[in-house]
Amino acid sequence: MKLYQTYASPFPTRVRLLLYAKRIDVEIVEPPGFHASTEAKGDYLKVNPIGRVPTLVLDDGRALPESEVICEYLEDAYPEPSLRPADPFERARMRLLSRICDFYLVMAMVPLFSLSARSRRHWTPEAVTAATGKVAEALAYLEGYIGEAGYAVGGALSQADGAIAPQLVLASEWIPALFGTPDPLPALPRLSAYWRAIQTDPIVVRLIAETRDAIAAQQALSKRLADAAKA
Ligand SMILES: N[C@@H](CCC(=O)N[C@@H](CS)C(=O)NCC(=O)O)C(=O)O
Repeated sequence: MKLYQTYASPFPTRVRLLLYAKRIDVEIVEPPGFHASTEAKGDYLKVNPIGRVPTLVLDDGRALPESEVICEYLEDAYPEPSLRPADPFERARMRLLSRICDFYLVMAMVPLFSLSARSRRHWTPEAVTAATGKVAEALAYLEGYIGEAGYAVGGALSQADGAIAPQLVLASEWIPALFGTPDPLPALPRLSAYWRAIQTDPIVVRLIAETRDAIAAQQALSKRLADAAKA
């Protein structure tokens, strides 16, 4: 199988959590045209007409887009170990936490992703404050449902940890570092405790390191492209 993905995006990170936990071997492919690249997406649109990452391509050529759909496919095709809690309510809570990330947290970050791609004169305090306020609101939704036993749900790694961890790197590290805003986590005690605890899980440690490295590489590339454009 092949996974089309980038390490900077939080969505494929969710899928990699399952690949690592289930020890599934896939070829990782970074499609052109993503993240500060000047190339067009080209043939990738034939693999995934939605034009987003991730996409999982099976050995027979069938392709699946959308991180949640891919995770559910991997759970069904490779059931052991399961990254879904056995209890129906806890399983629903796992899906709820992932959904809060997809529907509220990422959406709240979109204006900041857009600002980060524009020159700093567009970074007005009003725009930054409005966007970071929305991020704080979405984090407070996670605060209400996050587990208290060291994992997002129950006492074991689940799909929800793969959804939340990269978002917390963005919310509590990338946004404060880039926009000079305060880290929103200290105001959220349960989420802060979760964030400390989950950074002791070896799979999540790996995912967080991959996310941090990719963000740093992307920032260096953006800077090189901006410097080249000025020269
Ligand atoms: N709902 C999709 C969202 C995927 C998504 O938005 N991926 C972003 C990367 S963060 C993307 O590919 N954006 C298009 C682009 O960067 O051109 C999923 O869960 O897979």
